[in-house]
Amino acid sequence: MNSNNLVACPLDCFDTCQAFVDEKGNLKGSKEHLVTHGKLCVNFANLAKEEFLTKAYFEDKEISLEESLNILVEKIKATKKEDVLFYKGAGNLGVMQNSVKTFFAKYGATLTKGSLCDETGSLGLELGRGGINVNPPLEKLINSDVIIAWGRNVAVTSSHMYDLIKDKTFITIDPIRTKTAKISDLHLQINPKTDHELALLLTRFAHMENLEDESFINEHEGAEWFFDLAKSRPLISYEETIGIKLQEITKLFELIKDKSVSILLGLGPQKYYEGAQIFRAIDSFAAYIGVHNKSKGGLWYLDDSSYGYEKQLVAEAKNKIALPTVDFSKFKLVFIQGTDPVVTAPNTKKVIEGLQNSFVVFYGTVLNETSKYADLIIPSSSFLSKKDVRLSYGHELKAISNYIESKNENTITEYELANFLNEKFAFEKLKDEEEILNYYINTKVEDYSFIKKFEFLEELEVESLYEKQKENQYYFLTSKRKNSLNSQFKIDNYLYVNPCLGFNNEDEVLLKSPYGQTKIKIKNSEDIKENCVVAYSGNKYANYVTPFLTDEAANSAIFQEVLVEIELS
Ligand SMILES: Nc1nc2c(c(=O)[nH]1)N[C@H]1C(S)=C(S)[C@@H](COP(=O)(O)OP(=O)(O)OC[C@H]3O[C@@H](n4cnc5c(=O)[nH]c(N)nc54)[C@H](O)[C@@H]3O)O[C@H]1N2
Ligand SMILES: Nc1nc2c(c(=O)[nH]1)N[C@H]1C(S)=C(S)[C@@H](COP(=O)(O)OP(=O)(O)OC[C@H]3O[C@@H](n4cnc5c(=O)[nH]c(N)nc54)[C@H](O)[C@@H]3O)O[C@H]1N2
Ligand code: SF4
Ligand SMILES: [Mo]
Repeated sequence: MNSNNLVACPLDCFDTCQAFVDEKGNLKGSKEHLVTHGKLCVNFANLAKEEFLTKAYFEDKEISLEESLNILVEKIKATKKEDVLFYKGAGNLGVMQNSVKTFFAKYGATLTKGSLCDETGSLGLELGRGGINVNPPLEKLINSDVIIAWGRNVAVTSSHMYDLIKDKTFITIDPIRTKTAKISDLHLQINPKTDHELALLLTRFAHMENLEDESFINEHEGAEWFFDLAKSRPLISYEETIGIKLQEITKLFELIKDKSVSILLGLGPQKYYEGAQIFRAIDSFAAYIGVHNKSKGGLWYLDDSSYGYEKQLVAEAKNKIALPTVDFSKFKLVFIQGTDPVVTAPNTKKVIEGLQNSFVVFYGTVLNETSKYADLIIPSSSFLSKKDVRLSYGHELKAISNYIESKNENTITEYELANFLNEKFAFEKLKDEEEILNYYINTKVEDYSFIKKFEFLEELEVESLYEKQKENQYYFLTSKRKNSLNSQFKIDNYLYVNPCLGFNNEDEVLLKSPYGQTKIKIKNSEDIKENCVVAYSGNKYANYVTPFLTDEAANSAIFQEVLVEIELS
């Protein structure tokens, strides 16, 4: 394989696969990339055959790329910098995606902070670890004995990482009987937003089983306080709140005793107001039983993939607002890159109303629900015709993309657009593209995963959803599925419920929460816990009912901090 035919999968996914073009011109998964292991997934296949946007539009009329860029420049010049918002999503995770942001930061526009994704969980890990969230190397995962999939649907959302470990003992902690739960030796079907309680209960059991890691505990601060928290409640009281029997906890300890343990932590347990505290409780349990800093095992989440690199595309904005609660109507000019907030941001009704009250520029590779509200549409070049590097939040390997298809003349890459704007506004040009890419390709970052400084959680203040829950209310869960990548590809617009709720498939219901309501069709599934309902990521109705709020500390979305009611409509 030569390096000129490489293509990185640009999608927002743990695996960060490396593809290449073979002699016949077909896209194949790299065999040398440990995680990709010669295979690509259905989402990549759908991306490769996507009909990419190749036309620019102004007020729904087709125009040339050049005209669209001139309109953009005029519009920016005519708008005060405080009235301009730059809003970027996760449609493509290549490092070059950050180019355009640097221009808007220099211009003085408002940028965003926080995310719709992992931020509150990351903060929870960082708070206990001296500010660092870096995954251990893959070999420690591969060499461990037992995998705990904690609120992460590993078999679906990191299907290649799963392939590396599928023969191991699996324990899943998830309210839903996911694909990962089905292949597990033990499934703890936890009630939503009770993971911190489970972490405390497990810590109690670990103490009873003499499983604490004395040396880690003695070297770091706060374990006694943490244990005090754990024993502040009668054991039996956990059964009802968490929804798990003590016998199942005993089974978990039978499975992990004298074994090296890997915890694969996912988004599920952190989509709440106190997500950071919940994660810190889980990480403290992991520390208590000695998961950290061993030769095998460890804890993996979505890590800070650029940790250890010097940022090559720096955007220093004076003004930043929380991404999940952006009010588009507050800005005269909104520039949207690589995202579909009408579907993926909380509170769809508010998002749409905001977009209708602003001049919206949509810069993407395909039209989507959000581009329907755009005044100006600028086509971004497809991933096959731009160079890039992808760093991974799931593991330590990176993937490289070269220019393997000639660029459609009516599209523009992120790097080109940034430099075009820099020139028009007499700002300094960006560093040379090759130099940026070579830096990322050639820099070998050392392993920062060893946890030097650890502080156990000493206080916990989490408001439970179960205390507020009325009889006719359900937990609203929203997670990922195999055939779509957030808003992209094959979308599923159903509300999944347990058959015990008494609805028929295809019934149209009114789904209501304090934040909004929507009509939605039902699909029954035994896999859904009786007290939960599920609408998958990309479902265009899901975010009509999600909170237009952030968590307590990290400007992170809290999609599941909500209880819903269902009425036949
Ligand atoms: N095929 C596919 N792969 C993807 C994506 C995709 O859309 N499709 N998206 C990518 C992105 S952007 C991300 S961030 C990652 C996320 O990957 P994951 O972390 O796996 O994310 P989710 O599917 O959102 O949530 C994981 C699980 O948490 C469970 N869960 C919900 N609430 C709770 C709770 O309170 N406690 C516990 N213990 N579990 C709970 C859900 O039922 C779900 O099975 O996946 C990436 N990979
Ligand atoms: N209800 C609910 N909502 C969720 C979630 C959930 O689980 N449930 N998950 C949340 C999570 S974890 C995440 S990460 C977000 C993700 O949500 P988004 O950030 O919105 O990501 P995508 O849906 O992948 O964005 C897709 C768009 O990106 C554009 N795009 C793709 N490639 C490129 C490119 O190379 N350049 C440019 N300029 N544009 C490109 C395409 O036009 C495409 O329509 O959604 C969040 N929203
Ligand atoms: S598994 Fe993830 S990284 Fe790999 S090809 Fe599929 S979407 Fe891309
Ligand atoms: Mo995400």
